[in-house]
Amino acid sequence: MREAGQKGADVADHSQAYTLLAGQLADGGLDVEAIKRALKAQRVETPSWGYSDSGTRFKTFPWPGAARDVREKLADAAMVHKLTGTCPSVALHIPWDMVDDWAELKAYGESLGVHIGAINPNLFQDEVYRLGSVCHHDPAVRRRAIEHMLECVEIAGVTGSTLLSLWFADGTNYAGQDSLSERKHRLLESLREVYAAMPAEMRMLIEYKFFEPAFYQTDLPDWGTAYALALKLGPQAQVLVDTGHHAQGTNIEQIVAFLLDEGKLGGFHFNARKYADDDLIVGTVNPFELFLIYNELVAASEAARDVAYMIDQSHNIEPKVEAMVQSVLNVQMAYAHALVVDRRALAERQAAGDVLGAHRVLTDAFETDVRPLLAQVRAEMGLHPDPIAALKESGYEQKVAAERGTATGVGGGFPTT
Ligand SMILES: [Mn+2]
Repeated sequence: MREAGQKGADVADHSQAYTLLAGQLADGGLDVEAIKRALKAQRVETPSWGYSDSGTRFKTFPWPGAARDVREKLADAAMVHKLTGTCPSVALHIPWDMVDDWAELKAYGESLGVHIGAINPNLFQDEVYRLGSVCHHDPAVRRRAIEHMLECVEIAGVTGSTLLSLWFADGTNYAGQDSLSERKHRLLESLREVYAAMPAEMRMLIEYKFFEPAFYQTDLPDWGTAYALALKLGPQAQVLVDTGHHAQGTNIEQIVAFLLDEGKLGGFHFNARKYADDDLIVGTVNPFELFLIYNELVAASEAARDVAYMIDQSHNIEPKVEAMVQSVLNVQMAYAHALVVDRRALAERQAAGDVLGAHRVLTDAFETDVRPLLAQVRAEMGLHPDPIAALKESGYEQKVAAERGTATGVGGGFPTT
């Protein structure tokens, strides 16, 4: 990553601070080498849809150099991985990313250093889905939704993906519009058919969202509903927690702790929210919440081994590649803070019934400046210690803006590709 002849000043800048921090952490009984190993092994999947033009219901603002097709999305994702060393896989959305030759796309991604990650079927943009997909009253519509998911299972098979990631826009807007219990039966019946078609190594991740686009009732509104379905379906079905899909004040880390303990936490969609499902850069609104989520993951240790960490964001007014890099840095920051929690002291304070002492163990970790630690980890991985600076220095954004230009004629709505 570092240009030949580039001065080592940025490494020197953090090395003194790192030496001091490493000494403090070791004095506190932490294994700094183990913490660095964990940070180097961290993986975060980026979404193809985060690299193309997107917008709100009101307007899509075209971004210079935004990816126009799936190959360009993979190229942008590969750049994010090159800068961070953390993002070797890319989630795809079908049919937005549909191609004729999946083997060719897979090989193209691998030539760039990335592979295909979770496959996300689209069950909300076709005309027939006006009243829902898998919960629709018409069996023909449900059949179409099921066939699309089965197609995605096949795509996952040929692309080497082991994750089928499901989110349904199903719900109703008015009391009495449909039978709530019948919709539940239709949902389970549809998922059972898809589950049965999955190979043994594949996992079905079931995402929930408490409202939107329907406003009276949502068929999969919360983690409990997703958990109940996953239990009925079997061990290959798990819950996906999208951090933006909860009511205000929901204790997400408690949901995470519960699902981890039950072996039913399949993965995350990271983003930040202030009001609704804002899909903003993770860690920008409430970094403490993200830290507390990672605190549960670190505490769970081996039970969190197979959790899939994915970003689900659309950047509408900010530079897309830079926004994705920033998202990854924020997730790394949360993980680093969780890794420096003194778990022995925490357990002691908890056992002593020391309410504020236990709380301060967490806040001490959260207030630790782990930036020199992360810079050191990057330097040891052969990366620039400051990935944002590396992106700016690379000229990548100018290069793709010149090559791809700026889309014209994009209107409102999401997405444009
Ligand atoms: Mn999501």
